[in-house]
Amino acid sequence: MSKAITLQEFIMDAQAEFPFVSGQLTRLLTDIGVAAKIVNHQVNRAGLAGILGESGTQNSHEESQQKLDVFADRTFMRILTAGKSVAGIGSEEQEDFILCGDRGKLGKYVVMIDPLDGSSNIDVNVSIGTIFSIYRRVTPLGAALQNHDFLQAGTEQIVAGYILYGSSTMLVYTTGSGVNGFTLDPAVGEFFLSHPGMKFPDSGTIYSINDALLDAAPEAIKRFIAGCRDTKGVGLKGRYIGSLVTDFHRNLIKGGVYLYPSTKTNPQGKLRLMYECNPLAFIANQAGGLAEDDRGKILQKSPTHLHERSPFYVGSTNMMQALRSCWMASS
Ligand code: AHM
Ligand code: MG
Repeated sequence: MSKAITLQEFIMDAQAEFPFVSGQLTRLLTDIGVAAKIVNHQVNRAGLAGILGESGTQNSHEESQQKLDVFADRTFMRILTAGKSVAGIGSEEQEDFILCGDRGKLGKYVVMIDPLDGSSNIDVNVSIGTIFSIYRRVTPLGAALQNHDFLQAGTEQIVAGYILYGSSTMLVYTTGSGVNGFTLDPAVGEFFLSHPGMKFPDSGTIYSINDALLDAAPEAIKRFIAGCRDTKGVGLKGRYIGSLVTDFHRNLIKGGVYLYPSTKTNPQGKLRLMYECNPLAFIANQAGGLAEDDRGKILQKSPTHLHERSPFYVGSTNMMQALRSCWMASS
């Protein structure tokens, strides 16, 4: 039987293999693993701790924050800020970006994070997640961090990942050379490599969309979903949890496509480009899948503000290609 590889060992080995990966990045990834364990602990005991329910405050999108949202945000902020490798953080839960240390003069990296995604599922004990991505700072070390350090295109991500608080807790991430998944063993408090080299099956059979949005979605999306429903015995399945990390993770393993469309009232959809779409698009590409908005590739988009939203379609290549045909047929 081969020896189980811990997340820490995996990160250290990767550093040895890639000389350009600095000790700072290794520490940062390790810190994310530590924060994930703390949040996981709180997620698992949420009902007991009396922490369920709304916190009474609102985040920058004027959505009421759940207590666990606030806890997760504070935990990641505290740990990442203390780690010295992060110059600044953009969080879905914070109006403005956070500068670490002396106005972000030190630290090589910028982190974008959705500390607890799928918050409508917290109170009903359904899987939720954390999504993160890491960029190199643009402003030279020693200078105060600027807006453009945060507003980088998704192509500039050097790491992206998510933590899924599900029936087991997983951390999945890419540094641009494939996607690897680690499962937390709660007995020993360690993440172990459980899903090396994750790949989207080329042929997906699952489509995930909030059906209530369909009437207001673009013609291409209506056409695509009509095609999914008209399976002619192929046996496609509609599955939508309403927790992006969970829907994405299931589709990555089983093969499928997730769609959050633009609508007449929300032409930019709902999901946030920097915290949700870009990291998952990077992971999808590294896992052999595709990620697009209404016009094409997600990762090339130049963000104009921190909390920008974007339509988002991501998944197995065969389904994404079928979706592309629908855009062409509807144009
Ligand atoms: P959140 O970051 O406020 O939790 O919102 C993002 C979530 C995604 O996890 C999920 O896929 C989507 O919103 C569900 O939205 P809807 O309820 O409109 O289908
Ligand atoms: Mg979210």
